[in-house]
Amino acid sequence: MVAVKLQKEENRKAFLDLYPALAEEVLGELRKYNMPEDAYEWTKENLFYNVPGGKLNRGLSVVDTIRILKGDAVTEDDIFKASVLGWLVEFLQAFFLVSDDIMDASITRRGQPCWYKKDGVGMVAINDAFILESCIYIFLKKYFKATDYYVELIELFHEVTFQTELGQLCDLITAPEDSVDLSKFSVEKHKFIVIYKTAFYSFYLPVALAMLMVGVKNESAYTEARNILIPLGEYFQIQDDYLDCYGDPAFIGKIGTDIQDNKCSWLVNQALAKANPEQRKVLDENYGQKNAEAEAKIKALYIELNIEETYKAYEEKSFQELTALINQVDESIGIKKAVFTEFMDKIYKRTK
Ligand code: DMA
Ligand code: MG
Ligand code: MG
Ligand code: MG
Repeated sequence: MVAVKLQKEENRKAFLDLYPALAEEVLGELRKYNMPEDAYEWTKENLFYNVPGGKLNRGLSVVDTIRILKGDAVTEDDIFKASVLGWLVEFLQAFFLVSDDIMDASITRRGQPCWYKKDGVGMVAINDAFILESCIYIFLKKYFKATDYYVELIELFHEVTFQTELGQLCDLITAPEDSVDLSKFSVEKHKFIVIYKTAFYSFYLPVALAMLMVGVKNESAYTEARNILIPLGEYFQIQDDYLDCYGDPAFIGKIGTDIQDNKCSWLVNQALAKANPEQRKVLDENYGQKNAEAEAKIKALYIELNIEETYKAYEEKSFQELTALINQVDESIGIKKAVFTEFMDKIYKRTK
């Protein structure tokens, strides 16, 4: 047990150690274009402020999956390539987070001010997000152009990016700033939003990248992986919704904004299902209002409705269901149960 933990720490450190060299490669591109010094320094800060510093669950999952799929046959080159792909998932994540924080009017991220909130950055952050996305394709070309799965990698990143953007679109238009209409919310709507905005890029993408790398060609293996990873991602985003309200900002590194932002969060959907007409009135009048008093009234109502207990029960039930789903995996088609249990271990009962 201790040895496994140590090994994990070591893998994490090796992964992290690769990042400065990757950032330097991007900066090398800027040198090639003779970028003015201020733009060079700006991008350097963008790269170091926004890409590392997270939990790295997504990036490390590519490496973990390669180790599991290849077993003892794994090579140094496999680990390097999987680490690069892992960092590309982190670049994609950085691109989404920088823009998500602007759209959600968030304040902090990973224990520091959101990038757009920094003095002198503001809406330049929109273009900085685009630059972070472009880095993905610079690295794919550099390290994977010679492989026979290069086109598949590009297509996968494009497809998953599009899916995430569609999820963000639904998340945003279901939560208009100026007109609160809770009748637009539903459990089904929530499910759609979270699968698209989170599950594809956070869960399916890292595993599918590793599967492409090891040469899994069988379409049904990808379908099987998706059938488990999408519900796993749904569970993860429900945890995110829970932590937005109940997590400790000092620990999770971000201040929750879902109530004031009128978000179709899992919590409000549970409250809507349980509320009597009087409680519904409190929800209608206070949800999505941009002030702390209204937010406090919603939080008080959540206590009255035992929403935290509802969440704990969901978490337990979800774990049972996901475990059962993983146990049914047919390992003969090119995937392994351990890929999913590894992911589950990273997120079950997480507090950040
Ligand atoms: C996360 O949604 C989705 C993406 C694509 C970043 P969110 O706004 O709930 O995320 P967070 O709570 O981290 O701001
Ligand atoms: Mg957000
Ligand atoms: Mg958001
Ligand atoms: Mg959130």
